[in-house]
Amino acid sequence: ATPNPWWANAVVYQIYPRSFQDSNGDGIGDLKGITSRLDYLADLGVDVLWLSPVYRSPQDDNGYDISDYQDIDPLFGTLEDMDELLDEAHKRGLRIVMDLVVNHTSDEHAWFQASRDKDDPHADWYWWRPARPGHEPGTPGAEPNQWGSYFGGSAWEYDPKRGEYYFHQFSKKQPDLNWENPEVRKAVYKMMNWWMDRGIDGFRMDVITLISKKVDKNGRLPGEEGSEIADLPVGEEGYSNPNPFCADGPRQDEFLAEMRHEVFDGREGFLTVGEAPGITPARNEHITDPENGELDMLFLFEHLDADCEDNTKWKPTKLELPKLKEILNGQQNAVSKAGWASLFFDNHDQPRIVSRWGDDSTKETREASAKALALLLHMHRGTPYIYEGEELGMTNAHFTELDQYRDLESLNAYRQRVIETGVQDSESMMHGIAERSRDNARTPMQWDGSKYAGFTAPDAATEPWISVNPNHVEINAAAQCDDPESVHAFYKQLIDLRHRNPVVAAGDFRLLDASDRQVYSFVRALSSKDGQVAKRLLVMVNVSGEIARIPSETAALLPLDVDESHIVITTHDSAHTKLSLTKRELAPWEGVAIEL
Ligand code: TEU
Ligand code: CA
Repeated sequence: ATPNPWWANAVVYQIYPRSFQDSNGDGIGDLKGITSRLDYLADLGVDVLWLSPVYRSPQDDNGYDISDYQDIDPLFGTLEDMDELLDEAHKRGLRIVMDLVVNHTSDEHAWFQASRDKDDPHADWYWWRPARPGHEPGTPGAEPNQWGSYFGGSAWEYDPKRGEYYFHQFSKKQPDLNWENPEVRKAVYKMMNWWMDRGIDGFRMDVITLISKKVDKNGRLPGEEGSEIADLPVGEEGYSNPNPFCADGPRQDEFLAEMRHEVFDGREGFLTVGEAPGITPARNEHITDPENGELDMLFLFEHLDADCEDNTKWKPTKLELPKLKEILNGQQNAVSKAGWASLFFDNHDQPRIVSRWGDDSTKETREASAKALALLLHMHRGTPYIYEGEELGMTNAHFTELDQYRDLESLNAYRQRVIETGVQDSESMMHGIAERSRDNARTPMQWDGSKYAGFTAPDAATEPWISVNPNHVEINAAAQCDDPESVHAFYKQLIDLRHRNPVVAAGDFRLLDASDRQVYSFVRALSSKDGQVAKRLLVMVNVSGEIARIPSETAALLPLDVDESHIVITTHDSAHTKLSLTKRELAPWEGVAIEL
């Protein structure tokens, strides 16, 4: 296989520009704000910044609905501001990866507006289907099929100008592009090259594994009249889920290999990471094996889809630790010979992990569980992703009123599930939204304890677009940057460890005591050239709020008397951990890696 690429021991930091730093007092984060925080990011030690979209957009889905790929939305600044950010980042050794959203465009994109005319060359750039009165999507016997949108309602929207329906997996302002059309693919690659030539360092690719749709040999969609593929049965809200037909479709590998060839061949020092709903660990291995020339890595979601009832995001349940071990172990094993893994718990779509799987109820348990979960994630094999504020132990919003939320996914879901169909009652839905709304990750970054947490000036003309979490007075960067015991300091240690310890970056992974319900433990081993095991790390994390016995398989590997010199990193102080290990136990939320 190819020698270890530069990103094999890199750490990526995700910025949600809208919530990161406002520089002009309009209550919305912007590019100049990011540039003003580059020293903080360089000091943290991360290698790559991934920016969520800042292109021109109606902001229906906070920028994931793009109306001009080659311009910056005035909300965030200008192309010159982008060039300045790139320049200032590169001066600090930071690379910048942009968010590529090409499964769909905004309905306000020129391509879609042109496509509304059947005689225009763009007519076949989207998924259009004729309408027959009385067969509207969402009604029994609907045409072309009963698909529902991720954001509620039908996935088919009627356009009066063209007199047909167009397909949108997400909001009706996000029509899916037709990747079967080579003109679409050519236009996408042209735009990608324009950005790479401008000096960006790669892309995070939004739902890139949904671009190939499963059609029959005559191009007919499932459930469509005459199609060889039947539609799936409708779910509780009266629609079927398009995911089985759009995730990892028949031409997935062909499109990704073509993109690699058309955009990245001949370039170096770049990173491509695909957001991959519906992808299994085995398919991850294929897509990320460099021999297949597709993507460097993917985001898999099995672990973040597991803690809910009957696959419904709005019915959160507690994730049992053995289940998490089984999923992450499967992902690690799949890429033990070839291919690569991304490591993430947080992003702009997910609730914050310290509230989800940790305990944010007190300062002590919040800090301890944030560190324990960080150690657990960062000591796996792969490339870790830190989401803005995760390094501070920022928590969920804990909103109590519907009007505090901004995210169309949550608001549409409430309207559809409580008001329109009644499949969930208001109280349980408000609980589900409080636990799982994407807005939990989108409250402003907490820089200091001032009125708006330093996200925008205390005397700003406009309130932030979404409420600042009141707990910013105690959870903020200013309070942590000089505190060696802080969550922030612990993330710096983890990042530094990945940079300088080859076992962390490249060692293989072996899970221990898979059935233990409190302790997550594994071994990372690096063999020397001649196959001798050179160095081993034993990682043990008590992912619970109670004292835990160290389980037998793990305990068997412990030296009789653990010396502090064995301890590579610990969430507590070394003396405490030495005592814990000697007693073959771990304190609540205690995590440690020792050298064997
Ligand atoms: O997310 C796609 C996606 O799968 C998420 O919508 C996820 O399924 C859901 O939020 C979790 O319940 C990407 C972007 O990350 C997201 O912000 C966009 O809304 C979406 O695509 C459409 O572009
Ligand atoms: Ca601003």
